[in-house]
Amino acid sequence: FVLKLLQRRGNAVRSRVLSLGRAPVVVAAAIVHKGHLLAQQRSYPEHLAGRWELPGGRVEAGETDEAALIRECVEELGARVTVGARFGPDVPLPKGYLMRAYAATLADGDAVPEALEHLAVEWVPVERLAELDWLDPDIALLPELHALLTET
Ligand code: 9L3
Ligand code: MG
Repeated sequence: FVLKLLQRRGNAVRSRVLSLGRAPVVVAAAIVHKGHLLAQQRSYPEHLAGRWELPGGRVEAGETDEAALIRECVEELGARVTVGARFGPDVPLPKGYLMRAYAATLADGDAVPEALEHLAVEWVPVERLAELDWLDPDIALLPELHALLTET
């Protein structure tokens, strides 16, 4: 038992050490369902409230990008996603963070994502993609999001 505990602590320390010197990452999910992209409207902080973004958030120490995306989507939308291919550039964020985007689908296609931490959730067709007031980092992904919605 004690050995197990030490091993677990060792793993936690190791992942912390391995993440040192690497830019901290914010992951974002482009959830596509029936040709529509899920966009959510931020409720905080005040200067971002009302603007739209892909779901996601910070990758925690020892967490994979995929696990972070699944966790964030459950927290924000109450729905589990299946994470697909990474796409687009790593977008620089304030405080040295990098935002990294992945294609995703709903693990349960009948699930109805809800705005648990946001003002609203919308399924956006490709024709309306450019109409939303996206966050600056998400604007950098618009060409790839457009491609993602038209290629399938
Ligand atoms: N951010 C920008 N676009 C996104 C996401 C998921 C996040 N699609 C930025 C907004 C915040 C920071 O990353 O400044 C951390 O995100 P969160 O943890 O507040 O969701
Ligand atoms: Mg978030």
